[in-house]
Amino acid sequence: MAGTGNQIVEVSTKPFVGQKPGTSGLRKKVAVFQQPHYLENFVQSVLDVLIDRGEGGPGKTLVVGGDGRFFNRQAIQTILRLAAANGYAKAIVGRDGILSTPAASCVIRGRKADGGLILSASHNPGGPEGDFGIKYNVAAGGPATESLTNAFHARSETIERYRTLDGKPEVDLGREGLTTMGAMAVDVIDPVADYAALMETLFDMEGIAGLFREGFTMRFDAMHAVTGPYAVKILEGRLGAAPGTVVNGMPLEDFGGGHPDPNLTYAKELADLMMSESAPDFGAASDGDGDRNMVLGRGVFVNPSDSLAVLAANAELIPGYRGRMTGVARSMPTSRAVDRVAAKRGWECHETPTGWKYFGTLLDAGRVTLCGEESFGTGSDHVREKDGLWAVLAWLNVIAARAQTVEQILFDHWANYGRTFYSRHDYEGLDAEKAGALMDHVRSLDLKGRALAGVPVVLHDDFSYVDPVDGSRASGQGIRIEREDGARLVVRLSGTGTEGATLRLYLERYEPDSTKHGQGAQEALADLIRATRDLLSLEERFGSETPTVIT
Ligand code: VG1
Ligand code: CO
Repeated sequence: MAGTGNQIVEVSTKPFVGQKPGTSGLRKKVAVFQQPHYLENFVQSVLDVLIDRGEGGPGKTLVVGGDGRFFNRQAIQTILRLAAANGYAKAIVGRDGILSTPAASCVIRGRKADGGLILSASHNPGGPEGDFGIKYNVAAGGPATESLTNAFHARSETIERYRTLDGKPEVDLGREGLTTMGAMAVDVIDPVADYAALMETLFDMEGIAGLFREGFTMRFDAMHAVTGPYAVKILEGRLGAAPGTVVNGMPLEDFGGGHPDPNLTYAKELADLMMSESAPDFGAASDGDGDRNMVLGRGVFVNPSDSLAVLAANAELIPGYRGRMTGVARSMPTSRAVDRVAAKRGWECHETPTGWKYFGTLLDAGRVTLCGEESFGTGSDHVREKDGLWAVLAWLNVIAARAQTVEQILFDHWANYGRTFYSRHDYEGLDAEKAGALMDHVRSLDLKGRALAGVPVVLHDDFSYVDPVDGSRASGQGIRIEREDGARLVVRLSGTGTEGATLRLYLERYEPDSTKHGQGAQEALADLIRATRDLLSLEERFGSETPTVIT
């Protein structure tokens, strides 16, 4: 069908309200994206901005792929028609429309494309009633910066026409190899190969394979999302993990009806297994688009903030990072466990707003080697996205090199650096107006000098950030309340939801005394949690103070 004299046509259209990307791309209900012209409008808005800047259109190469959720394949055909009609020379597409977010970043960089469109709403549920999403990544492989996404949004508000091919030609996404869409070349690639090759260059694969040969056991829960094929190929195929190590490995359009968010609530089956008698040595899970990871040892959960700190502290044991650590970065609400590692090693350490797009300049400038977020995101300068399977391989590499259990590695780390007790409490599905009013209230309080659970507050601000590389600014990024003893509360609203508002409370407290490191986080933070709920009058405002998700 493709390549048979499809004419470029201009379709007139009217703007849709609210095509404004959030923390990570434009996310809406599937039904919103299915409206005639909705996707086309947004994609054309992106392409118009890119063409104006000389980053898209004639002569350029675009990578396209997604997490396989419902509407993925249709959206890809639509995007390919628009890319062809806007003069792109070439599109590189994952077979069956599949590319995990980190793999898309890897392909953009490795094949020197000019950018990519990634179709995902990450951990948000999929299926006809679920969510869909789209984001643009630049030539360096990372998410578009805020100034770029603002430009996309502005363009979407004035759009009057889009360009596409008539006759609705389609590309056979199931067959790898070169084909065409109109005058544009289309290369359908193995979605795993480039990524798997990159992992080979970073980790001690022989060391990890040795671990499995000696009987090390693992379960990887792919949650019926995009990481399945990657994990099967690398863990079972390359490293020799027992067949069946990867469970829920088949990507499904609705993720099997689940919520592909790797945390203790949504990956409960894995968490329960790891706390049971029959636990394997190591457990891990990843999210819808493969950029998040949860890591557990037998009987222990590794908090993502600790995971970043432990990997940074052990980076010298990983071949791809040996002798080249320059600095670390973490999103503002992420615990300051990694800061302590950086201070000891003399590395740069940056606190950035929530969202991976804020790490890009630091990674590009070589000022940061590893970075992470409390929301189960860990990564490095190997791509420009967080990378779930990368984190799992990094842990396996460290376990192999140290010949210790996850529990031993964690307790050793805390003994060396102290433990930062940490927890995030989410309140989902809140009334957006009431949630906004709460934020206004917290912002307006004058807490400095007053006590929070008995200890004076020394800092109370609304976080703003100036990028040390390009000077760009971001403000209103969340309220920080810090006590004299270093304990901290952060309050912010989610920017990835599609319904109502989600309030996130981030709580942390530092504990140097190693005799107290065995405590549970909720217990260790109990005073701070109580004081926070009272301070925010959660019960009064929302009728309940019980979080929907605790991690
Ligand atoms: C959440 C996380 C944030 C992460 C973002 C995208 O954003 O808190 O750390 O970068 O999701 O992750 P928010 O605005 O809802 O708190 V992913 O894996 O959903 O692309
Ligand atoms: Co994700």
